[in-house]
Amino acid sequence: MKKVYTCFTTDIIHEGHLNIIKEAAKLGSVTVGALSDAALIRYNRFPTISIDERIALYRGLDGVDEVVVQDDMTYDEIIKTLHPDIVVHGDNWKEGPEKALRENCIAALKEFGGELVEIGYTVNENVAKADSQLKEKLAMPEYRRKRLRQLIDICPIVKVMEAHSGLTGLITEKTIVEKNGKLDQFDGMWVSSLCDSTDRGKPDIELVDMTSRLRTINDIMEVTTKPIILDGDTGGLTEHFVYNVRTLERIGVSAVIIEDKTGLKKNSLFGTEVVQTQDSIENFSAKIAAGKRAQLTDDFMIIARIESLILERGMEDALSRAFAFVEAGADGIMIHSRKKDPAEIFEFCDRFREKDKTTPIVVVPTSFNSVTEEELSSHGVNIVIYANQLMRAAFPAMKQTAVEILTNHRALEADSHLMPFKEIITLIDEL
Ligand code: SPV
Ligand code: MG
Repeated sequence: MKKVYTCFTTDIIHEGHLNIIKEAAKLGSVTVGALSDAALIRYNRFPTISIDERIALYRGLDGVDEVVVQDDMTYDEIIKTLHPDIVVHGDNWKEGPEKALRENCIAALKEFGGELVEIGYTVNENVAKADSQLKEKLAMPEYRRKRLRQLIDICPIVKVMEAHSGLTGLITEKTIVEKNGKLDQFDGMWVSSLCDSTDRGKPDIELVDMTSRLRTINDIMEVTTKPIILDGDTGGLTEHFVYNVRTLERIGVSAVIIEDKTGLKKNSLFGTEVVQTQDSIENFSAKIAAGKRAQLTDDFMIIARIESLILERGMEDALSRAFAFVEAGADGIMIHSRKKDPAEIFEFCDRFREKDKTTPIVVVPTSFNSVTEEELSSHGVNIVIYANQLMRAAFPAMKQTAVEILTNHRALEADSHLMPFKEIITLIDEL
């Protein structure tokens, strides 16, 4: 009896999967690999059921003899361990980012022995419907909201990209890269006050009100499934903040980050160049505690952002605020800096972690942008936010195009660096 292996990355079984099992069983005894959560979220959809539930689901299928966990998305380890005679896969991985996984599988089979059998991927209405139902499920508030906490548990560092519209949401949702045979993607979205304001041609001074911010969030939610962290500025009046916590939680936002400033808020990247007032520990702690009391689920997170380093109040001030805000109920701490060198961020994280091993730390490396995710993670950072890069990429491109068309009195010269609309709309799902 030949040993046949196939890896599944799905939470639901449709006829396409049953067909793979049926064909695999014709070739020998079938072992199904359940891809681990950590590998799955880098390359496929976020799981809606646990790895144990996925194992049980696959084990219950006719024709499956054994189920194992495949830890890595590449095939080397599992092929080295199991020595299957045959690996079975759908033929839908010949193009796109998954091509690298196919190449890796073929190379591993060459090294350890065994052959690859590819089976025509089932394309029909039922399969497409099952696929879109799973996506819709992930977009539901109860699934989206808890996903940030789940990601913090699964990932060494959660990677969050700025989104300020449906389109930037789609870019964050769908961009997948392949490097050294591995696939990667962003984990979540940051609805930045700076970019949300800039996109409306307004200054970042809490002028764009919550109703407008909620419209942006809704535009993003309409077309994505990944979790959302809202930049909640100062949180406003405590009496208003509690209502906003309820609203955000209800619509499925995962976290709000509020900063310990008061009065007319200016963007942190201005630092001490403009007048900015830090809130007292007592007031800000009371705001956090009120928000936590208003919250109804265990999923939602209120994260306290500390501006002491931005306002040059020193490390001791930043640390004492961090511990006080955690004491008041904050579910995470965002520490911000506008230094180019990440040294003060590292010092903060190391000293915070000496006393607090678990509260998630969030950083925004806009100024200290040479730092890598690995370095941040090694200092105990849990979430990295790329807070404004999509907006900063789009602005010069749009401006250059406007200048070129005005200069040449036609669009020909600009066209060579414009993406055809046909390509842009491949991002947009049709129902
Ligand atoms: C934002 O993106 O609006 C932020 C982060 O608050 S920063 O601009 O760095 O202050
Ligand atoms: Mg902001």
